[in-house]
Amino acid sequence: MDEQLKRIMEAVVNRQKGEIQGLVKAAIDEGTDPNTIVEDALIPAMDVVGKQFADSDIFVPEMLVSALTMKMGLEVVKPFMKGEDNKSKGTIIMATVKGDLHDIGKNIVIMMLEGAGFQVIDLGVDLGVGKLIAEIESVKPDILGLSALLTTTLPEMKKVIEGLEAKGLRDKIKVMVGGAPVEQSFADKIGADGYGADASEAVTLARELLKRPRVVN
Ligand code: B1M
Repeated sequence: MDEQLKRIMEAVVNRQKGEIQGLVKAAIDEGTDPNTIVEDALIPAMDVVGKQFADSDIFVPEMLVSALTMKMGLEVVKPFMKGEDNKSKGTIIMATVKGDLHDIGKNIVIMMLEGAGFQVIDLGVDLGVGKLIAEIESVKPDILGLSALLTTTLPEMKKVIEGLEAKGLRDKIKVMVGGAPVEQSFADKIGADGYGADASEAVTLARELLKRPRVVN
């Protein structure tokens, strides 16, 4: 692995908040592709952190500081991932489901969607069905994107889809789902329109979903 990417990865794993932004900035200044920084250093760093947590080598406070360090790195990368084209390709509401505070993956997906020209409304984390539906009724987006990282919060995705059905909104919006424990079979089972394994799949899927028919009013 490239030495600079290795240093960025280590900074996240070792919770070096004071150093991460300088390291990421230096890599960008030297011409490293921002997507490479995200995909080959920042994301793999969280896998290392996840393994350390699973092995009880670190605990929630340490995991949290690594997450903050990663977010600080993402802040530096974000402006370089914006698309040149200002015309919106479609509107997407994004959120993590009720009970789920893991927002790093969602934020990366948002960065990539924005870079691809979508207008994204980020509702943040821990969104219950009621609040999501109220926002959908008010904004009327093309797509709803739901993210979940915990096996315990996955059922919330199904509840949102059931909530849309109950309100007669299901035909008016496409629903895409993602997050580490989500799989295509789960997406099919709960009646989602699609599943993205990572941020670039999410962009491809969003483009494809916009081409599918939906009831507009
Ligand atoms: Co948590 N956590 N965590 N955690 N955490 C996991 C998920 C866990 C796997 C760790 C482990 O045990 N190895 C485990 C879940 C086990 C399970 O459910 N089976 C776990 C646990 C148990 C917990 C707590 C319960 C711990 C506790 O309190 N005892 C607790 C729960 C809090 C809650 O949500 N209610 C908790 C807390 C936290 C922190 C707050 C400390 C922190 C989150 C900080 C934050 O996000 N702001 C945290 C972290 C950092 C992790 C790990 C280490 C890293 C997650 C991450 O950011 N990954 C994680 C272990 C791991 O994943 N290796 C772990 C990097 C990120 C880029 O990947 O989110 O998968 P990901 O996103 C990808 C794709 O999934 C996809 O694209 C992204 C980019 O490629 N994607 C989508 C995501 N959303 C998408 C949506 C789409 C399409 C694609 O369309 C809409």
